[in-house]
Formats: sequence, structure tokens, C-alpha cells
Amino acid sequence: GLQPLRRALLSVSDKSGLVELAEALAERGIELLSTGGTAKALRDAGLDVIDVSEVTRFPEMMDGRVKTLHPKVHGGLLALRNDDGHVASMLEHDIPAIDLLVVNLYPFEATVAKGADYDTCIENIDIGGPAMIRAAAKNHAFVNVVTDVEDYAGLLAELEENGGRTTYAFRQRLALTAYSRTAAYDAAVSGWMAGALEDAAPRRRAFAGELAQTLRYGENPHQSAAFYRDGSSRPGVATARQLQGKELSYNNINDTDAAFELVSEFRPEDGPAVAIIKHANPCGVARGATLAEAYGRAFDCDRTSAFGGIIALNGALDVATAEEISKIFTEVIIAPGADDAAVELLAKKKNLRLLLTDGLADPAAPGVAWRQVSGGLLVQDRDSGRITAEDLKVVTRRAPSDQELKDLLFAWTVAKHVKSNAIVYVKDGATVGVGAGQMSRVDSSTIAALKARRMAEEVGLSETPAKGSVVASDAFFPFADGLLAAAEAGATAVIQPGGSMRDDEVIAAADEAGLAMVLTGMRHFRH
Ligand code: 93A
Repeated sequence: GLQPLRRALLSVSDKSGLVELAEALAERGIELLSTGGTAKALRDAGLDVIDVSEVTRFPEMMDGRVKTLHPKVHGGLLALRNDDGHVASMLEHDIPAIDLLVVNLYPFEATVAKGADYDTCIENIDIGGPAMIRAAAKNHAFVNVVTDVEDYAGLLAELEENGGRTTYAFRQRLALTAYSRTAAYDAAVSGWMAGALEDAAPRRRAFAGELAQTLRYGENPHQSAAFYRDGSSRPGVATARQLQGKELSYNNINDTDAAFELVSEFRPEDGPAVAIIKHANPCGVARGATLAEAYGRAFDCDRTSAFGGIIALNGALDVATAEEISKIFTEVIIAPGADDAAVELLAKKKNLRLLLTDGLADPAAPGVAWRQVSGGLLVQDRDSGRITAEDLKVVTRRAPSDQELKDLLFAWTVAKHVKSNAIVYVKDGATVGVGAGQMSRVDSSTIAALKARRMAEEVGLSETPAKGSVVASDAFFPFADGLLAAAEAGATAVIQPGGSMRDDEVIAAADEAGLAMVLTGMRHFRH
């Protein structure tokens, strides 16, 4: 077995927990080496520290760009303690063996998240830290490497349990964490540079995330799972504060993301909006004079599916809305804030998770989206495409009325967040029928119309709300049949990208049916 730990090098940007850790190490007789700011923090706390510059006989230089990049440091981390040649080199060059490395890196991700300028981001790329971490992790047969403040307590417990030593299995786990950290760090640098070069965004960059939380299981109970963060500060499920309820599941996180990304399309200036999501598709989206009204109208779209749904609001949750929501079982609510009274009311609902974000996500913000296929990653710009009334081309004899136009834009925005083939019926700023994820567009139309008829039953309307509605299609109608099905269901206006070989036929059919139709020139596939 190894000797008890004798020497540690501490070099940390985040100094929380540092003094307590160092005191515990010193108590075990472990000698402390350290870099400038870390050494000062330790001395201020009354600890004995040896400066790395004393060991290297080089001052920290070039504004700290070069402080630990030296054979005296890297030799002490990399030397195999059981190799005669390595040991001889250590003796010959007076290299102190370092048994424990505690490093956390320059806060590159946080600097980017703050919106710092290019040069500040560059200065926050840590070089010496990752070099040491990778060296120590490679030599985990002998060396311990701690890269996360959260692991300080575990290290001390391990030393306590093993008489000042650590087990090989423990060091292996530390090494894995360390390589995950440096990989995520470099991926953050790569992603930032790709973003800074704009046109390079999806094409020349590395991807990695940092473990945020292990999950009870994945999409199904026999799949293990975890949640990784990519370091972005975008408001959303990854950065939200959870106020109550049990831990989010894999499916919850996926659905909550879908809900929040959708509701973020509706700026608060334009009035309250609510989205209810099931299985990553909206089963109701609506505007209202108040959030409570918007929720009620979204709920009415498909009361059956809304049960056990995930709800996203575009404004702070108020008590009236909380009261309405708590009438049925809901898995998650996500909102950019909540009134105290609403929080208090929901506290009684032990199973409901309440997530609060720091504002809405910017739907127009650039970014990349990726998904796994076997053998690789598919990467693309996120779908930040948005249109306004000015982008629309009226192609029918009849132009949409003002109300139809409003509803067309609303339906189009919702359709962007529905799995293809997507057909969305909207009336007066509320969805009344959503057809999602079908392999044929006509089937999605049929299902959307059927849902509208069922809504009439559930809500007690005398006729289908599809009558006098507008309809959006995420991609063009390849034939007139899908369009005619919509007209038959009662839609009076249509929004779709256009671009089919048979656009002329489809437009003629729309005119024949008295429909107003606008083309967006933009498609919103979502598979
Ligand atoms: O600029 S560096 O890349 N050059 C180095 O040689 C170096 N060595 C450690 N940054 C370097 N570090 C980093 O300094 C550590 O990763 C840590 O984040 C920070 C601690 O500096 P201080 O002890 O002065 O607060």
C-alpha cells in the first residue's frame, strides 16, 4: 500500500471551503504548497504554506499566465513512485512528490455567462490548472486530484477511514471526475469560440456537459440516467430553482424544457400566456387577460391530456392561477417568478414541483442543438426562426382579417413546438386542436380536428371550436387534401411555409373553399 499523504498542492479560484480543508490536511501533517492568491488566503488563516514559486525558483509571471507550468510541479505529479528511474530523477532534480492536487479552474463559464468581452474571456482560460489536473489524474495510481469543492468532505472522510491514505478505487473516481471537468471546460471554451466566430457555430466545436444530477432512472425504469449542464446561463429547466416537490425525473426535465421554450415565445409585454405540455407536445396553449384565464383556456383545449401535465407561464405565478392549477394533478409548474401567496398555496401540494427561472428564455438567441444517433452526434443551430406579419405572403384572393392574422401567428408559433407533422387549430388566441407527431400530415389534421370535436364535448360547447378557427401547418401541404380537411373541419384561414411543387393546386383549392392563406417561407420541422 501507499504511504499516508505527505504533500498537497492547492491552487483554487473558488476559495470556498479552502481554509477548512487546508486546516484538516495540515492537522494530518500534510505539507501545503500553493499559488499566489490561494497561498495568501491560507496564510491569512494562520496556516503554514510553501509558495510554488519557491519550489520552482521562478516567480509567477506574465500576469499569472505562468505559475505552475514547471517540471518541479509536473514531475512531482507525474512521477511513478514505484519506478526506480522516476525516483532517481526526482532525487537528481530535487522534485517534491505531490500526493494531492486540489484545483478549481479560472471561472471561464461564469465569465462568459456574465457577458464579458472577448479579451476578458480569453484571460479566463485556465492553462496551468487543467495541465496539473490532467497530470495528477493520469497518475491516479499514486496521486489524488480534487477538482470540485463538493468533494472536499469526501476526501477528508476517506483519509480518516484509511489512516491518512486513500484507496485506489477512490483515486480512480477522482480521476474520472477530473477528466470530465477538463473535458467540459475545454468544450465550454470551444463552444464559446464557435459562438464568437458566428459562422462556425455548429460545425467546428466539441461538446461536453457537466454532471448536474444523477436521476432515479431514464425514460423507463430499467434505464439509468443523469442530467448534464452545458454551462449556459439561459433561463430554463437547467438553471431554474426548484422550490418544492420531489426530484425531477428524466421525462419531467424533457417536458419542462419543451414547456418553457414554448411559453418563452410569448413576451410578457404582449400579455399573459400559458402552455401545458404532455410528452414534449403542447396539449393546450393560450393567451388570456390574466394568467388564470390563459391557464383555463389552455386547459380547455384538451382537458383529458392536461391531467398530469407540465405547465409553463410567461409571467410570475399568482395565487388565482395557482388555485386553478391545483384543481387537478400537475407534475411541474415553471414560471419566471411566483407571488408569496401562490407559493404558500402550492406548498400543500407535496408532489407538485415548482420551478422558478430568472426571466424567460430568448427564443431568437443563437445556440446549437444536438441529438445522439448511433455512432455520433447530429448538430444544428437551434430553431430560433421567428416571423412577423411583415414576413407573410398572402396568396389567396381573400386576405386574413386582423383577428385571423393574430391567430395565424399564434398558431404558427405553437406549431414550431409541436412534433412533426404538426397541425394546430387556434381560435381567439387559444389552441383548440393539436395534431402531433403523425407520419402523414393528413393524419395530423384528422387528429387535430378530432381533438377539437372532443373539446366541444369536454367543455360543453354546442359545436366544434374548429368552426371559425385558423390552422397552422409546420411544413407545406404536399397536396390539397390536408388543406381541404382543415376547411371541412371549419378553419377559415391557413398559415404554412409554402414551397410545394403543387402550391398552385393548393392555393386554388384554398380560394375555392373561401380560405385566406398566408405563406411564411420558413419551415419548422421538429422530429
Ligand atoms: O494562468 S494559468 O493558466 N497559469 C498557470 O500556470 C496556473 N497554475 C494554476 N493559471 C494557473 N493556475 C490557476 O490559478 C488555477 O487553476 C487556479 O484556478 C488559480 C489559482 O490562482 P491563485 O492561487 O493565485 O488564486
